[in-house]
Amino acid sequence: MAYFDTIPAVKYEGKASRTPLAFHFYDPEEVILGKKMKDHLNFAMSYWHTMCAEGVDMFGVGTVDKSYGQTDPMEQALAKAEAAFELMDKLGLQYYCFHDRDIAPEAETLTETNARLDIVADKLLELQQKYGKKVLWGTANLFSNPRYMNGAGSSNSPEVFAFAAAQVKKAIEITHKLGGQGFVFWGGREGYETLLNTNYKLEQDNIARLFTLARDYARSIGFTGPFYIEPKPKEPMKHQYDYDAATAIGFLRKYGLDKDFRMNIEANHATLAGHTFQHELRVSREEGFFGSIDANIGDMLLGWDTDQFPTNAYDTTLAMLEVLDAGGFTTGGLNFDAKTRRPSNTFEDLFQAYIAGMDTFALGLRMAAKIKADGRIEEALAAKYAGWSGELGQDIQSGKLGFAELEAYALGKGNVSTGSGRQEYLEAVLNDVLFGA
Ligand code: XUL
Ligand code: CO
Repeated sequence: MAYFDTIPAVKYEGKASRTPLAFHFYDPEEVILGKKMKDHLNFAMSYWHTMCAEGVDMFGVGTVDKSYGQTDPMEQALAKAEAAFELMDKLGLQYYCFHDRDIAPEAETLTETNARLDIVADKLLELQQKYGKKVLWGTANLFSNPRYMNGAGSSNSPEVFAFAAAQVKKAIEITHKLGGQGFVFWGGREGYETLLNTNYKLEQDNIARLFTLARDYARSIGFTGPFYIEPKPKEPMKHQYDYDAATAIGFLRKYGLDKDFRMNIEANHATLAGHTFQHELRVSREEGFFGSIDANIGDMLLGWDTDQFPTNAYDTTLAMLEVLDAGGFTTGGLNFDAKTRRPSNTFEDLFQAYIAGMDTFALGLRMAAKIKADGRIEEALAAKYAGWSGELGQDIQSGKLGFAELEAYALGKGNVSTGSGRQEYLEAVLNDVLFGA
């Protein structure tokens, strides 16, 4: 049975095309810098927004019906799985990402909930084989149920910690069974509203304990993929412990988790932290923690996580430059952690949103490759730091010169100056590459 009858399989038509339900920039098979576009981009569907979210906000009910013609929760979950693969197939998405609770509804007891998960996981495995799709990553929803209102790993209650551990254990098993390439920990409610009622140290230690137990268990059942931390500075909690990439990397190093964990960088989380998307990717890459991406964009005039489909080609260009400079994705990819606006309430809008997001990242990849071929930005960067390849620079870096020698050098010089940063020139070059010949 088809759930999206009116939507055709989406094809690449090229940049002159005016067809709405067609790719204008994303040509999956086209080779750029020695690799097919689809293998550079590893696009993934987010199960929660795409298959579950109906447009509910705090002022109103849903505007899209995602019951897939079913009323019984398990029948709905199974229909949803079929619909998910029809959507991925029509869009040519190779991967999907899910929370345990997206794929199967929670029941009264953990035993029953786990049994439900097993049923849907069997169905998903069957569909994966039929359609040739893969799991980019799985995760556990440790934030919706009221038991997690004070956090999961960071809960004040060891009973809740035990529940969280049990849930993560099962989510890892399901992810592994489905051949998932990674496992994500987004902070959920790991954070605080006020320090007046918060034992900061105990909470941090316990989050690390949950991660360590997860890592050890996963390795014991043969899951070899990376874990990812997905940093976010606020929302739902006023302060989230995984504030940004630098904070999360420091945490992982402190607790000895740096070998098994990487970053999953979300664009909207970066801007909530007061950083650019590119900044968070640069930090991850330079620190050796580049992993995966949640592809979306926020609205700079709003202070929350709007999770919009990414349609800003300037941003995706700079992001794809970082991806290329990181050597590309290995286990990671671009997961559209994005939802249509509440008034975009048809399934056609949903397909259109994916097409827009995929085309914008395809443009980003094309432009990033063009920037590399152009070479002017790289040249200017090399020229700015050229002194460090000279004798003085080399002697400082090798440790040959101490404070006394550096002082003698400075005294001998009297004064020194540095070259221009040439920011406006570089911004103009970027525009040249994006919009010029
Ligand atoms: C929340 C968010 C999550 C994670 C997975 O802001 O981004 O959906 O991606 O838990
Ligand atoms: Co996300």
